[in-house]
Amino acid sequence: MSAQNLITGSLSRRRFLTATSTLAAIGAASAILPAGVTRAFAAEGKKEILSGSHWGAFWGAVEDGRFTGVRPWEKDPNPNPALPGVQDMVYNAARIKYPMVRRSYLENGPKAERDSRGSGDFVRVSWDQALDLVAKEIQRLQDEEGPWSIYTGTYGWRSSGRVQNPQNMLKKLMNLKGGAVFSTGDYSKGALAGIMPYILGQIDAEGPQTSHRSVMENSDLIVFWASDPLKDNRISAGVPDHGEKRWFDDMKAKTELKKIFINPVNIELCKEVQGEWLPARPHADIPLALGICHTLLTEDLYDKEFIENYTFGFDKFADYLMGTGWDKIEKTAEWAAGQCEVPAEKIRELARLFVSGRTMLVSGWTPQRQQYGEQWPWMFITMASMIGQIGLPGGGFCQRYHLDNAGAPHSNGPALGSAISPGMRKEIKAWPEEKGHVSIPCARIVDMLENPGGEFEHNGGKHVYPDVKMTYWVGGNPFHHHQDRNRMRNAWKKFETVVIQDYQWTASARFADIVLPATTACERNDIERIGNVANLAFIRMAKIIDPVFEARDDWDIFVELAKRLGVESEYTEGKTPEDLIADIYNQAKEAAAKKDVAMPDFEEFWEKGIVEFEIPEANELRVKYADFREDPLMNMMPTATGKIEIFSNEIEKFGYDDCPPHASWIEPVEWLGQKDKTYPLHLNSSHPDYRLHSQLCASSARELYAVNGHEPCWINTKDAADRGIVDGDIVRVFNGRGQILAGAKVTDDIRPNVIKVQEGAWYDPEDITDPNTLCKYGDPNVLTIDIGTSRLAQATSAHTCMVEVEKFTGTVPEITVFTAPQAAE
Ligand SMILES: Nc1nc2c(c(=O)[nH]1)N[C@H]1C(S)=C(S)[C@@H](COP(=O)(O)OP(=O)(O)OC[C@H]3O[C@@H](n4cnc5c(=O)[nH]c(N)nc54)[C@H](O)[C@@H]3O)O[C@H]1N2
Ligand SMILES: Nc1nc2c(c(=O)[nH]1)N[C@H]1C(S)=C(S)[C@@H](COP(=O)(O)OP(=O)(O)OC[C@H]3O[C@@H](n4cnc5c(=O)[nH]c(N)nc54)[C@H](O)[C@@H]3O)O[C@H]1N2
Ligand SMILES: [Mo]
Repeated sequence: MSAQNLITGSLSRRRFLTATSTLAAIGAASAILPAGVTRAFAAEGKKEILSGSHWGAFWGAVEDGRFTGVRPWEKDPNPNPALPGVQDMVYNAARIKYPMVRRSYLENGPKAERDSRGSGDFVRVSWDQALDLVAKEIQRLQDEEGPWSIYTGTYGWRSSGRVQNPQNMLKKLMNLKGGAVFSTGDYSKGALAGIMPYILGQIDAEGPQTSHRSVMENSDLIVFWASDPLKDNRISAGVPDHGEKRWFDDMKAKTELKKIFINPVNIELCKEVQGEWLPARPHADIPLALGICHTLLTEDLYDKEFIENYTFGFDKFADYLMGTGWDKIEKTAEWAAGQCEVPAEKIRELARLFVSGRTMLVSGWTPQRQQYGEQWPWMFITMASMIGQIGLPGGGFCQRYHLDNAGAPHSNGPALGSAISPGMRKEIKAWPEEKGHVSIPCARIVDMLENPGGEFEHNGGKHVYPDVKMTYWVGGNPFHHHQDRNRMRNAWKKFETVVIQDYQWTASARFADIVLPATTACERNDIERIGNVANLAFIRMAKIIDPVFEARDDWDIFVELAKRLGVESEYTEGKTPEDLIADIYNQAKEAAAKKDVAMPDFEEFWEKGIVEFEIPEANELRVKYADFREDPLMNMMPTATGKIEIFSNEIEKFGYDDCPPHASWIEPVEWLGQKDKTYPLHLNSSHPDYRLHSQLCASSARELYAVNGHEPCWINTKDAADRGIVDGDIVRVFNGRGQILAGAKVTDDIRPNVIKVQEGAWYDPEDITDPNTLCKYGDPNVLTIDIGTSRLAQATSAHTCMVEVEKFTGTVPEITVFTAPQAAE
C-alpha cells in the first residue's frame, strides 16, 4: 500500500493511529502531515463528503467504500446538470483499469510498426513492466538523441486542483532529465493572446472584468458577440461558483436594458433574457464591425476625444475604412451587408444605437478561433475605441464574461498558489537551435510531425521544427482537441513511442503504445478555490474513495519514473501532495492574516472541507481600465506608445501579409461567402453544453443531449427539408477531409447554411486502415482544417470549416468508443 493510501485512504482514525510505525518507515515527510489530512474519509458505512470539480462543488456519497452518488453543494445557485457524470466516470466502461501496452510495441519496442495503433490490440502488463518501458525509452532518447527528441506539449484541461497538476509534474521530471520540447499558447484564445500584447500591452481576456453590477446600473445596451456566458460558465478550470445566474436573472428583470446577440445560433441565454437575435453569417464579424465603424466615421458619431487622447494610429485605420487603405475597398454598410448578410440599414442602426447610450460590448472567442483570428480582437477593440466608453461604468468591452463568472465581485480571501512548477531545464546536453526550437505553438503539432527540420514563423521569429521521436501526454486529449483527424492520424505515426496517461479510454489512449491508468480527482486529495474571480471559498477536494482497479495518482506514477531515472529526491523535494496542499493553504493563511482576514488552521479547514470568505461592498463596482481613462499618462497602457494601438508599428515591421498592422478583413479559405459551393454549410464546432470538451462524453450525462445515440448535429429546418432530413435521423456530415455520423436536431434556433456539432465528441473510427474512415459517433475535428491563424500567433483555425450533410441510409455501425478495448476489460 502506498504512503498516501495509508495516510488518507480507507483506514479509520483508530487504524491510522495503529499504523504509525509503518508511517515512520515510509519517511519523515509523511509523518509530519497535519492530523486533519490524516482523517479517513472513505471509511465504512454511508457518508457524504464535500469536494469540488470542474462542474461544481458537490457532496459525494460513499457506501461501503464505493462512490454511489453526487449532490450539488447547497450554496451552488445553478448546479450543472452534467454533474452526476463525475461519479459515473469512476466506474464507467471506458475507465482504464490496468497498464496496457500495444502488442506490437511490447514485442518490438520503438521500432514496431505503427499502423495498428488504434486497433485496440493491447496486452495487459504489470505496473513495473510499464514503468520500466517508459523510463527506459526516456533515458535512451536522452542519451542517444537529446531532449529535442521528446515532445511533451501535453496540452489539456486535466482535472481541477491546485496541487495535482500532471502537466507540470511531467515537465518537471523532463526538465530534471535534460528537457524536452514543450508547447506554447493554447487552443482557447491563442490568436487573441498573440495579438493583444500589441494592442493593449496585455492579454486582457483574463482575470476580473467590469463587474456585473456596474453593467446593471449603467448600461443601456449589452451586445453578446459570439459569447455564451450561460453555457460556458457551467464549468471552470477551478470550481465554478455559478454566481452568473444572478446576473442573468437581473438582466431578464431589467427590460429597459437592451440585449443583442450576434451569433449563428439562437442561444439559451438570448431566449432567457428576451434578447434580440442577430443571426449574422459566421466568420463575417469583421465586415459587420467595419460597416459599423464606417457609419460611425462618416456620420461623425465616433468619439474623437477618446481617439485622440487614448489611441494610436487611427488615421491609417480611417483610410482603410474609406477605401484608401491597403485593399482599396470602402467599408460602407452596403459593402458589409454583402459579406455578413445583415441589411445595410440595420448596420447603420446598430452604429447609431451603440453611441446613443452606455454600451457594453461583450465578445467570446470563436471569431479568433478561425483563420486570421488575430484580427477579431483588434477589430473589436478598435470599434470600442471609436464608441469611446472604455473605462466608464458599464461601458467599453469585455472578452471574458463567459468564463469564471468574471464580472463577479471578489471576496476578501487571499490568493491560493499552485504547488508544482515545471522548474528550469537542467542542461545535460547543449541544445543547438538547428536541432529545433525548444517549444512549438501547441496547435502546430501536426506541422511539426510532418516537417522535422522545417522552418516555421511565429510572432516575428523564425524557428526550426524538432525531429521528435516520442510523446508523453497527460491531462489532455489530442485525438479530440486537434483538427483534421485523418491528417493527424497519419502524422502521428512519426512518433516511435506514444505514452498516454489518463483515466479513460479516449481516442488518444487508443492511439498510444503505452497506456498508464491514472486516478480521477475523486480518488486523491487536492485543494481548490470556488470561483476563480469571486474567490468565494477554498474547498477541500477530498479523496472520496480509494483508487479503483489498478489506477494510480499522476504524482505516484511520476515518482516511480523519477526513481527509475535517478532523480527522485529532486523530483519530490521530500514532499507528498498532502504536504503541498497544507503548504499552499498555510501560505494563503499568512497572506490573509496580513489583510486582517482570519482563516482556520489547516486541520480545521480540512475537517470541515471549506473556508468561505466575505465580499466587500466596494468590490461590486469594478470598472476595467477606469484608471487608464482617468489618467492616461500616469496609468498608460503597457504598449510601445502607452496608448491603445489601433495601428502597430511593431507588427508592420514583421511584414506579414496574413496579419496586417491594423484590424483588417481578409477572406478565410473556407466560409459562406466563398464561390465554391461543393460544401455549402458552415460547421460551428463550439463548446459543448453538458461536457467539458471530451470530459464526461463517456458518462451517463450523454443522455442529456445525444440524438439517437450520436452526437447531435443542429441543422436549420430549411436545410434539413432540402435534404430530406427529419429530426432524429442519423446523418453523414462530410467534406474533403473526412466524414462523421451524427444525430440530426432540426431547429430554427440555428441560422440557415450553418450546422453545429460540438467539439469534444469522442472519435470513433470505423476502420483504422482506411485513411478517410467514418467516425461512428460524431467528432467534428474529423472535418476541421489544420492551419495556423497567421504567422503571428499560429493558433488553431478550427472554426474555418465548410461541410455537406446528407441523410445516412446505410447500416448504422455500432458505436464502440465508450467501452474499453477488449483486452483491457
Ligand atoms: N473543433 C474544435 N476543436 C476544439 C475547440 C473548438 O472550439 N472547436 N476548442 C479547443 C479548446 S478551446 C480547447 S481548451 C481544447 C480542449 O482540449 P483538451 O483539454 O485536450 O480536452 P479535455 O477533454 O478536457 O481533455 C482532458 C483529458 O485529460 C484527462 N484527465 C482529466 N483529469 C486527469 C488527471 O487528473 N490525470 C490525467 N492523467 N488525465 C486527466 C481527461 O480524461 C481527458 O482525456 O479543445 C480545442 N479543440
Ligand atoms: N459548458 C462548457 N463550457 C466551457 C467549455 C466547455 O467545454 N463546455 N470550455 C471552456 C473553454 S476551454 C473555452 S476556451 C471557452 C470557449 O469560449 P468560446 O470560444 O467563446 O465559446 P463557444 O461556446 O465555443 O462559442 C461562443 C459562441 O460563438 C458562437 N459562434 C461560433 N462561430 C461564430 C462566428 O463566426 N461569429 C459569431 N458572431 N458567433 C459565432 C457559437 O455559436 C457560440 O454561441 O469555453 C469554456 N467553457
Ligand atoms: Mo479552451
